[in-house]
Amino acid sequence: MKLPAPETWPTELDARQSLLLVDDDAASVQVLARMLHGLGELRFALSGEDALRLAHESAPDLVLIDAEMPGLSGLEVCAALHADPLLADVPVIIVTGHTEVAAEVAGFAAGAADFIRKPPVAEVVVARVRTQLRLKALGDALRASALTDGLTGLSNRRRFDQDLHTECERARRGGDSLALLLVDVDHFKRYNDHYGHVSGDACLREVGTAIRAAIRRPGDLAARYGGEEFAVLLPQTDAAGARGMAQRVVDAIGALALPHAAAPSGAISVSVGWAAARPDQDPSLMASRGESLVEAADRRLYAAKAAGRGRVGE
Ligand code: GH3
Ligand code: MG
Ligand code: MG
Ligand code: MG
Ligand code: MG
Repeated sequence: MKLPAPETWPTELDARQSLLLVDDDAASVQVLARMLHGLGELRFALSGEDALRLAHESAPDLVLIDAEMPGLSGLEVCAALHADPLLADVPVIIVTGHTEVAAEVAGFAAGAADFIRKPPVAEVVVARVRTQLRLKALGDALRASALTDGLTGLSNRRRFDQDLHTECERARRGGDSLALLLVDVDHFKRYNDHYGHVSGDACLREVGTAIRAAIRRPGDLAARYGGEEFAVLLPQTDAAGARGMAQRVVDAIGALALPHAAAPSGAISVSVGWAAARPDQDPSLMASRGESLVEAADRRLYAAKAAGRGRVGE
């Protein structure tokens, strides 16, 4: 995994980080809230059950939770958060009056990040919370960078493969259609040869930005598939929708009117292949992790190249 540049590492606490404070005793929650004022957005829960519900709703950056509560205990909530893929990265600090080693060992086994002794001491609480928030922000930045293409800022191939798999499963479960586009910049080797790689990189950035702008729905995902190739994942989209989006992308790149003196048309263009499948009609296209859908789009991309480039493949 490539590390993000150190200057982008979070050094200041992010004011938008959110903390969930949980204790069955409201006065204890208030004490913690006063100590943590200004360290982030504070939310509160008075039971383990409410804490889990709030955590699912708001995905906090840190949970401070009382070990002993009627109903779900702090440890049980911690274990439940840890078992949920969407919340497994949320650090949990257990607040406890127990000082035995066994209690601490049980907490760490449940996935706790740290402990705070009751009664809490402000300086210690703030120091431990700051540490966990900083680690959480750094982890978030690393996770985001591992899934982002450094040149264009679009999702990278790893993220695209993950999302393709997820969307195939979702489409199979829901019976929805799923579509994707493969976008390949035409005569790009000649562009590099003519203008140099630095200009080539700038051109790829502009193409990536234009593809992202051409996408209409929030669920659609644009990615750099590799080299001068991009991919767009279009959930709940049928063949007609996919073909329409493919044409939109061809037109959007044409509208950029980026000069390409070494190409027959004199401007940067893209060829686009598309594929769409419905689980009931084309089960084989959606099998496994979606590779068949990519292959189908690739065939139309090849057809677009063969038919003269700068167009949607049929
Ligand atoms: P076609 O129209 O058939 O797609 O021709 P093409 O030249 O675009 O295709 P080819 O696969 O022969 O060449 C792709 C070129 O894309 C070669 C490579 O140098 C360039 N390329 C790939 N990744 C990058 C990149 O990150 N930056 C730059 N500047 N160029 C890249
Ligand atoms: Mg309690
Ligand atoms: Mg290519
Ligand atoms: Mg090629
Ligand atoms: Mg190309």
